[in-house]
Amino acid sequence: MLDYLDLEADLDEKERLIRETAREFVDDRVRPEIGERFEDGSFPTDLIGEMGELGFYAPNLEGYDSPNVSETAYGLLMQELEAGDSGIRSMASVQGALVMYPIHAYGSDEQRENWLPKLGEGEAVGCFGLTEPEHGSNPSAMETSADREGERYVLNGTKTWITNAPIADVAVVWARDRSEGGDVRGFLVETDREGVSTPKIEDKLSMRASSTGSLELRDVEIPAENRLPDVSGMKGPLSCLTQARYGIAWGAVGAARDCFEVAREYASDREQFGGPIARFQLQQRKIAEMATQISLGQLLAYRLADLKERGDLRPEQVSMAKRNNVRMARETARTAREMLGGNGITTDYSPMRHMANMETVYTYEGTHDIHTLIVGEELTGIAAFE
Ligand code: TGC
Ligand code: FAD
Repeated sequence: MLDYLDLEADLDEKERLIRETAREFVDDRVRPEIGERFEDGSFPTDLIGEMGELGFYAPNLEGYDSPNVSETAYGLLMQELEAGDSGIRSMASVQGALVMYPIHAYGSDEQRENWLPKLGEGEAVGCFGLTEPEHGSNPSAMETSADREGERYVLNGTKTWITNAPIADVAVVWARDRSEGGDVRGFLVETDREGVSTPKIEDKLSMRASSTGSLELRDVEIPAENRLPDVSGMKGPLSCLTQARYGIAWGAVGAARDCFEVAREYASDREQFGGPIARFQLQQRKIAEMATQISLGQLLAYRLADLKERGDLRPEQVSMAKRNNVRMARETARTAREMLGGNGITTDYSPMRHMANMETVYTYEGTHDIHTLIVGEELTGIAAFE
């Protein structure tokens, strides 16, 4: 596997173990069937419990039986999962960074005790409802409401493009608490409550091996204690996004690396004009360029891990890495697909599947444009959103 700058030489035992475990899982359980899953547009739900047993959901959190691995180990896990498919990494990052993290960071003791073990083991699946049909890049304009009525809240609104929604047991829903002046608050909503529906979004041409749906809330009653007590305002959902974007910055490198390895091997095996196409200078240029860009992406990811580990990571730095590494993976997938000629457009090889997935990854968790503006704002002091 490409590690041109010998970054893996600095890994400790635990980090190597988690990388190897995830790599083997992807080789044994993901690769054999992912092309088929992508074709029929379904998430392999049989892997959910297995991923829980292997400790793939938020292993970087503290307590609640979490293995409490380093941020580098967590990043390596995301990298290996996304080398298999972005849909597999998405499942794990939504469950860990967008559902377990807010419960861990902002939940009550009861919420933590009730949900974290189940979610960590994959006995329950979570989803994160922020985006609405009319409010994607600007979630601060959300309309979903929560009204306090005695000891319960009544929720109304529609969230859309929600990863895992059709298979989720619980949703972290971000809504305006009208009893508190319309502040944005997080609510834990069990999906079997009356008034909740989670229809699947069909016909996606990207991220097909991932279950995406809407989350419709019609007069849904939940106990008041289902509100996350310890955060109010957009900082709540946006801080969760920082956790997930960190994982994506690593994950995208995995998808790019997989494309690179497939193209490198193909170029050595495929013969045209009496020898392997890898001997042509045009092909070697592509190989050298892909390896260089992947290595730069790896450097960014490892640096983020160091900053996160010591508590110095700024959200804007995560934006820079998410923006760069996803763009790099999108370009790499395209170059790799090109090197595979006609064979490259089938599901027999991964690059075109990764390429299609990268259209989603480029868009979700903040589009490429939005991350450009986040970095631009920090560098100029002028917010372009307003
Ligand atoms: P703004 O006024 O800038 O900030 C409000 C408060 O939030 C704090 N904050 C952050 N905290 C942690 N991490 C971040 N990334 C943060 N960004 C802002 C900020 O300090 C402030 O705190 P306080 O204490 O002063 O109140 O917020 P804004 O509303 O103007 O936001 C602007 C903008 C455009 C950057 C934001 O809305 C944004 O990031 N938009 C993109 C939307 C997005 O990324 N949606 C993702 C939906 S979830 C998803 O896609 C999951 S896919 C998962 C998968 O399948 O893998
Ligand atoms: P829009 O915000 O309408 O943007 C359209 C275009 O306009 C984009 O190119 C954008 O960059 C550009 N644009 C917008 N504002 C500006 C600006 N100020 N300056 C310049 N250009 C701008 N959301 C969740 O809450 N939970 C999930 O689990 C989740 N999973 C997802 C899974 C999939 C498969 C997909 C596709 C999306 C998912 N999302 C999820 C939603 C995702 O976060 C949004 O799609 C994303 O934030 C963009 O919002 P939008 O699609 O409404 O695009």
